[in-house]
Amino acid sequence: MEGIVIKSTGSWSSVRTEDGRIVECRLKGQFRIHGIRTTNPVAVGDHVQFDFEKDSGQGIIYDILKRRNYIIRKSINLSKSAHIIASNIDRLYVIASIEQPRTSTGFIDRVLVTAEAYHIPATIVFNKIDLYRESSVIRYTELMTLYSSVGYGVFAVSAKTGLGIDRLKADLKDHVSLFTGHSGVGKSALMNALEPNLNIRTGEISDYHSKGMHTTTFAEMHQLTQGGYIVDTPGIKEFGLVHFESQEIAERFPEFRDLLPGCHYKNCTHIHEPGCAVKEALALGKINQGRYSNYLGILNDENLDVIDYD
Ligand SMILES: Nc1nc2c(ncn2[C@@H]2O[C@H](COP(=O)(O)OP(=O)(O)OP(=O)(O)O)[C@@H](O)[C@H]2O)c(=O)[nH]1
Ligand SMILES: [Mg+2]
Ligand SMILES: [Zn+2]
Repeated sequence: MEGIVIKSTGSWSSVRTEDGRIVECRLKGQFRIHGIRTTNPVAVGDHVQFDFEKDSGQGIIYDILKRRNYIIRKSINLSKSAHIIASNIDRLYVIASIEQPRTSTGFIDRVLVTAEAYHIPATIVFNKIDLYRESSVIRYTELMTLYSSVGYGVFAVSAKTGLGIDRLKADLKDHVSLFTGHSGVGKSALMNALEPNLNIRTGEISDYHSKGMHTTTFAEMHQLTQGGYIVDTPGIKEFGLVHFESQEIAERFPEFRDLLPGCHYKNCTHIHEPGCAVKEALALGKINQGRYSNYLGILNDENLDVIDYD
């Protein structure tokens, strides 16, 4: 039998078969993992092969098919271990907010750089626009202009009032999409706004820190009636990059990419070299200072810290 993992809690995975059944599966005992080492051998989105166990109706996964792509991160506390958030996705959505909680551009840019590794189209969704103060409205408008000029999709929505939800919904149709972002930005609330019968649990925002309470604890793929799937994920604090050569980072900034052949030195780091096309574009205001600062921050990620630029 073959199916797609829609939820995985470590030892158990829920697998959706082609005819729409959900089968609870375990991993076969002496399972060999190919490729990268991660904290989770099976990820949401994985295409797996399994056998039915006699009597129990449960399945035993004996193979994971090659992943077309995957979104991986490492956490700062466990910097040696990486975690695959989901695999085989078509689109990536960073759910962000200017307030309660606030998302830094350092976080956004790290997610975007990760999506670029597999050329997964990425989109930034500013949620909670119903509660923004005037200064926050100015801020998200600026950021939407910046990111759309670089080539990313941008949306401003409110899961609470429904503002902008129809446009977002049309964008999601017929794709397998991943929602990521800090705890409390409203990933699950957005899922409910897009598909009210899902009834996913949402959490409060703490009064003291204006942060979420980590309500969603496992990634889960949900089906949209209009066609398509969305993977709702647990909120994350930082997005640590995995498997990067510093030379590759600049190529993952679309607005740097075309300039790179113009640098005098072939192995230019775009930090201090003379004749650097990126620094020239920066001086002319053709590259955004904040994006450039986040580029430098990512190069420095050994002592990774989420950087913001205002
Ligand atoms: N005012 C307002 N509140 C919102 C909006 N979207 C979500 N919220 C509230 O924000 C809180 C957190 O929402 P969740 O959907 O649980 O956030 P999440 O991103 O899923 O959080 P985790 O599961 O912890 O990662 C809830 O109290 C929601 O009601 C919005 O557009 N406007
Ligand atoms: Mg949630
Ligand atoms: Zn350069």
